[in-house]
Amino acid sequence: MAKVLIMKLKQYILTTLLPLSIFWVVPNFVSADIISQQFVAPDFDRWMYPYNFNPGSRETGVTFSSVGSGFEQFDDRDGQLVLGFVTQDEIPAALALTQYTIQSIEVTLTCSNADNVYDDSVDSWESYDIETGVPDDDAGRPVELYGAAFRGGYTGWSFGEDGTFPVGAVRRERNVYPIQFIDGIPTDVSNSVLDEFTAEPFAVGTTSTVLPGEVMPSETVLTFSIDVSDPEIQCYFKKSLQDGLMNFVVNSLHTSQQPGFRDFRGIINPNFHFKESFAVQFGLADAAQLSIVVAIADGDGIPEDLDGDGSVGIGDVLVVLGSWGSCSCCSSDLNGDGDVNVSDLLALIAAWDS
Ligand SMILES: [Ca+2]
Ligand SMILES: [Ca+2]
Ligand SMILES: [Ca+2]
Ligand SMILES: [Ca+2]
Repeated sequence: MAKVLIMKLKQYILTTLLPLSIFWVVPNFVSADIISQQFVAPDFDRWMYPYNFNPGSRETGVTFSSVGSGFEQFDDRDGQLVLGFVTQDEIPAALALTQYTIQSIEVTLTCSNADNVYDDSVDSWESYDIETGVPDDDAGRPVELYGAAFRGGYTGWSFGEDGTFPVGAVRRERNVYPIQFIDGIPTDVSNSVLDEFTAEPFAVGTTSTVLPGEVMPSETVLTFSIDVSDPEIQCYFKKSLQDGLMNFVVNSLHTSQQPGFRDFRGIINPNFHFKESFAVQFGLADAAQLSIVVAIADGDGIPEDLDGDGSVGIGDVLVVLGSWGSCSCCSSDLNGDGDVNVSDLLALIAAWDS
């Protein structure tokens, strides 16, 4: 029965509506509020490292890698930071995903140590693996920001400042991990060198204080401007706003060394202030900050009225067919499973205005 209906709809579209395709796109003038919000400190900021015994109360966190350290049982990205900003008090949570349009997201972090070499671009995985013989083609290593995903039954809310790492966890076991989207799947990038791929962060930390290749003074502020035009990233943060909490993981693949101390090889690792830092408490430095601009559309509409003409009809079928296939946070993905397919078409038909 449904198959026949869909075939008839397709036939109608091809024979009647296609010639009128100039009228396909009905402008959808949904009124929207723009919220521009700055969060001056995270609710949760922690150092993610297997042997960190005082998770949320640490003053600073250092990022580094295990590659070539002799401790290869641990994730390549061994020392990582987790940041969580509760957004629900300033930006309404629990709305439909399609009501959020994120216009910009920026995160800043302040270095608590000096003399890290500034690199404003991603380095290839080969340049971290000494066995490849591929040199780093620009001085320094970038500091990278990713989305966060959770294991061990945790969410961003339950992990908070004191969820367990767990202590001693080895590769692919940490309860919070950095993600990029590969074929639409949120994928742990903690072992990108071992797994032989160059991870694509949501953003790389940049500064105008020094030029790439120069050393950064203490209290240098790194800014991570997130590419919200990427549909997967946009979708990730829509879901975060819906949840009321925005999580980030920050890491780097700097060769490991005791935090803040330069060793005989001249190695130093980037170290960052948390909100518990003495310098932050006394107003000498800032904790991580988040700036976000988001448009919130009215939620009075009918979810199945995809073209916004006030009713559910053939125009909405065209929107579904036009976004057929894998589609992150698409309004036409009516059952929210990440795919626009026959299930969504059936959901639309079920809401058809007779
Ligand atoms: Ca903290
Ligand atoms: Ca480099
Ligand atoms: Ca409609
Ligand atoms: Ca679907």
